[in-house]
Amino acid sequence: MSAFTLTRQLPVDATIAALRADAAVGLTANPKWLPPKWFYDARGSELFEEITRLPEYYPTRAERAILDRVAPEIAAATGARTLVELGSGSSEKTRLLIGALRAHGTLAAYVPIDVSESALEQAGRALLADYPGLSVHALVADFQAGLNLPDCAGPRLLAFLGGTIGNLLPAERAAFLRTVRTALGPDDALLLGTDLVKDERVLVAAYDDAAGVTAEFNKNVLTVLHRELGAEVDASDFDHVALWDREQEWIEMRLRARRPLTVKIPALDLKVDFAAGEELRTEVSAKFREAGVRSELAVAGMELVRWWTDPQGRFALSLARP
Ligand code: AVJ
Repeated sequence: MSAFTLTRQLPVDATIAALRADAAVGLTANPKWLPPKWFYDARGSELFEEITRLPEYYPTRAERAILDRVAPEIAAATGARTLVELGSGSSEKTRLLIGALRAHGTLAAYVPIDVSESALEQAGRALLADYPGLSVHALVADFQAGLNLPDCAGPRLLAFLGGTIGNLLPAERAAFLRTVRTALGPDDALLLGTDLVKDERVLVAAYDDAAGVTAEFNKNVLTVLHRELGAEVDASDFDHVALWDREQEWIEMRLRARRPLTVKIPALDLKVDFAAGEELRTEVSAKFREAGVRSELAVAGMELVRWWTDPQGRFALSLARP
């Protein structure tokens, strides 16, 4: 009855080709930048899991508190037979949704989508063991490139949790929401997690923790550049920077060169010069307000039908429909 399948929609070597392309563009740009997806090799994913347990990093706990409270309501409102999850990672919070949809009696299949095959394997098999009768169809895919859902039973609930949508720049976000809209049928719904605008000190502390785990996570992208592209770079030559951009309402993480440096990247036949104090942007993590989420959804052809926050108003879950 229960089954596990894993389908690769990404060629095995696509990842490294994409890293090369991103590094070639971002490291020769002014200012320098890299997309945050390159944090997440095995070590980076482990560090992120550690971040979610830090006292300063509230989003994971806040989102879990909301899901804890409203998962049954989400199940009743959607009656989903298939749960699709984008950027599923360890699928840990998803269990609250799966449990509620199973209790509601509708859920037949779970479709986790992630770029990490190992995370999908692990999470998928664990879920299979815990929810007998559930079909798990894992997809290795980069959903920014488009959404190819297997033909699974509707109504479908597409979940994008954790506030990861904040990693997309405004234009990328608009394109992504259009892609989501296109993938949804009339009875389907989107469940979206967004971190909210709040006191600057709380935000900055969440991205610059006292134990230095986020600093290590940030510097891990240098390890990835070294391993995958041969970059001759020493993490100790850089400082971790987290700052709040109050105009854009996003957190930026950067790596700041402590001295003048030249980083050789043999795989790209490139030498990247850093002036002392020069910064490389490694992540944007946008924070949201209800009105902004509502209007971005509307522009993409979706309607915000439910908005839930944790008691302290730090994080929100949105339920949207075509
Ligand atoms: C996984 C993208 C939601 O932006 O808060 C955590 C990643 N970066 N600490 C976030 C992250 C630094 C996280 N997301």
